[in-house]
Amino acid sequence: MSKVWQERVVYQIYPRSFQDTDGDGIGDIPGIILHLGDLKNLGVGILWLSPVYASPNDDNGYDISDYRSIQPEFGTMADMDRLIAEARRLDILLVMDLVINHTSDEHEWFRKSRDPHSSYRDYYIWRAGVDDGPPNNWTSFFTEKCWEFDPRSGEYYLHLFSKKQPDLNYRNPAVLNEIEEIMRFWLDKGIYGFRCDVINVIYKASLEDGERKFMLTGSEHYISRSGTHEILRRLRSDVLDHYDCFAVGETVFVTPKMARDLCGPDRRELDMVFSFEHMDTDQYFVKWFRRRFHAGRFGKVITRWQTELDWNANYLENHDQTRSVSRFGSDTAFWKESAKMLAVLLLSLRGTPFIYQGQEIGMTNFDFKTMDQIRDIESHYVYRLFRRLHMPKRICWRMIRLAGRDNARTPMQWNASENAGFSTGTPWLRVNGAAQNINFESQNMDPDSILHFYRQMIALRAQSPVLLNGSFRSIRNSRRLIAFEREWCGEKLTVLLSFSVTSQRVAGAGSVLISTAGRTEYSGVLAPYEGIILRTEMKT
Ligand code: TEU
Repeated sequence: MSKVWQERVVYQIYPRSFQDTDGDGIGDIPGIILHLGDLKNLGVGILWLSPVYASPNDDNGYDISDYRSIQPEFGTMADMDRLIAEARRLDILLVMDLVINHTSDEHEWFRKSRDPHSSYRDYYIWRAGVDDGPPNNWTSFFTEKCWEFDPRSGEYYLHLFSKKQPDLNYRNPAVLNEIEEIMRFWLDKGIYGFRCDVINVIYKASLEDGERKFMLTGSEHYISRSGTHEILRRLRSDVLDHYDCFAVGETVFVTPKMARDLCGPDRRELDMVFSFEHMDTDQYFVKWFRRRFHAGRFGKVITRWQTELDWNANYLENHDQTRSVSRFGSDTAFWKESAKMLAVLLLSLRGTPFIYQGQEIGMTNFDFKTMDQIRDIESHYVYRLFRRLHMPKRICWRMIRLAGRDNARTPMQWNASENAGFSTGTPWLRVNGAAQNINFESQNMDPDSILHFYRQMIALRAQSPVLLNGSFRSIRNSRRLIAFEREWCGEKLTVLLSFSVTSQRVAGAGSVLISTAGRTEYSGVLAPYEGIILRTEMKT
């Protein structure tokens, strides 16, 4: 018997960029409530909100200063309660982003921890320096050092992300108790679970020097270590087991084996995890060094995860990744065709599909021209680092343009009016110029739009036991084609996905269940970037 979080499609909202209703140029909770009907029409069953808690916004809300209050620019707790209630009335369940590897340095706990004699000192990882330098040689996710010296107490504190995101110390039981109370606070409000931010790095097994690496020296001491599993089992038994809810972990550098362990036998830890391996196939060891996308490499990784894990959290983009149609499809000649084909891929894989805001209308990477249009802290860290390494400005800009997280954070394109209907004020991040042609309003009226196709694909998945429960078997992964089968109780679906700008002959039999080219019969030739699902009755 499948669970609600397996049957439903999840839609991720990056609140800052979704819909502004008070003209301050920043999306807000009333703006989300305004569009709940549109999300219901899309077929969304679960809504994942990126953080809306109080935050100084060093990392756009992933630096939390109070887990129990709402960032004023997003609205009030009354707005949040209304969102939860309105969503439930439409049978849409709400999931919050649980960022517990670190807090903001403006969180009360951290402010108090700066006093060496405070009981909060041990909430974080404070250490004396070594030889007038940091306690070890670790480097941060944002490429800079990951220890910050605090002159007041003469010690350093650890931050795997920005210096305004100090890591919590999970060797201290008081920290876990605080986190459990925060989870209960939100579950008691009626949310349906959590997306757990970088959850597999929260336990640091050692603070010893790490093996020197280009990125993340020291990560062997904290990625998916046994202490993390103990914490997750505690959260499961102390909190999650007592509510109708689920937990999906964002787990960096996770392998299928680690993922199986992190979900644990019978899901005694997380219910599912986001992997990154398929997102690494178009880069050389780090995302800033792009590699030409190859559907065969991409399909082989997806196949491995589909076959080595019982259930996957499937995604093609989010607030940290660039737009999938620009990255894996074509945002020029075959924009509509490839966006629809990627919808077939996402929604026909075995697992829970996660759609990121704007993906349903084929939003593309930003059309920015200079670094002063960039807002993401990660991009600015990286740009400064590579400039210090004397890389030419145009090379550094190209890296940010092709891999920067702001690509996915430009305001939602609601219509072709000024600021794409996102705000009557000045948007916090420039609206993509593509909004004139790529927007919700124009597609909502066009039965051949990407938006309509997403609605069709989501509805198809919802009523297909094969897509919901079926097994997965790969047929082919090549530069031009990803093909696989889903099978359940005597029914077999064949999924053929072209990644080619030319037509191609691909064998396939059966009745057409759906085709991005509107085909009703399959003649054995796929159109450019066509996605098609064929249905064959199996001889029982
Ligand atoms: O991201 C974790 C993370 O590692 C990201 O930095 C991601 O790997 C990288 O951006 C890919 O380019 C989570 C959140 O999703 C991200 O928005 C936060 O910045 C980060 O944690 C810190 O909370």
